[in-house]
Amino acid sequence: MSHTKLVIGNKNYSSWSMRPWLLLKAFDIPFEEVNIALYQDNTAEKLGPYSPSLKVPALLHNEITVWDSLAICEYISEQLLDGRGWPANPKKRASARSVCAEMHAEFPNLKKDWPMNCKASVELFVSDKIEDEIARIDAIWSCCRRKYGTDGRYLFGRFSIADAMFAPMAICFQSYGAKLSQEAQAYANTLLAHPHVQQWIEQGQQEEESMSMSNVSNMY
Ligand SMILES: N[C@@H](CCC(=O)N[C@@H](CS)C(=O)NCC(=O)O)C(=O)O
Repeated sequence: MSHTKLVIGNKNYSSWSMRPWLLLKAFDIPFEEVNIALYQDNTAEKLGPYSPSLKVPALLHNEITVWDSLAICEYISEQLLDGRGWPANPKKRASARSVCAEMHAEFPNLKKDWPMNCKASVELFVSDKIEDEIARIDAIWSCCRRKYGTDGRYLFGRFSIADAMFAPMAICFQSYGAKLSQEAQAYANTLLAHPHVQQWIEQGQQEEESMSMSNVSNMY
């Protein structure tokens, strides 16, 4: 019988952990969750047996280890979802892969200055660089919804890896008061209303650890 173990960090802060966790939950895939508090004296020792990068998330599936959020989402789709993590249509799938890669690789200022914190509710300063990055995410959300999402409520219609990759941004935007277009805000509201996004936020808000901004910026 197959065994799936997902190693994650603090739910309040670890946006990279949230992405594959949400994908597994959204598709109702049973898994064991291993929670490791980050930036503690023994964190590296605890992560060592699971994660070659000493970062979270890491996925252990039978004898196979996969690390790094996007690689894990790809693996989950391929091995546990018969490819259903991505849109079936090749054109949609190409765009879904592109926006996921962009989320993974880009937005350095949002990652540094607007890190996920499920407990936060405060208007943050919007620098020009942050404004540009928010505008790009707004454009991705609005464009995907309009062009590819008309047969459902998510970026490409039904829930996909793309929604899991962007869900933490919806939390950040809500926490820090980002001003979005109507279309992008409607999509952010859909993500925030997802039962497993709600579950993640609630569990994150119950955690007691609190981190310094420099650590939190590293975690995004
Ligand atoms: N590119 C990696 C980033 C993983 C990452 O930075 N994880 C953070 C937590 S969200 C972490 O483990 N930080 C611990 C550290 O840097 O020591 C991914 O997509 O999974």
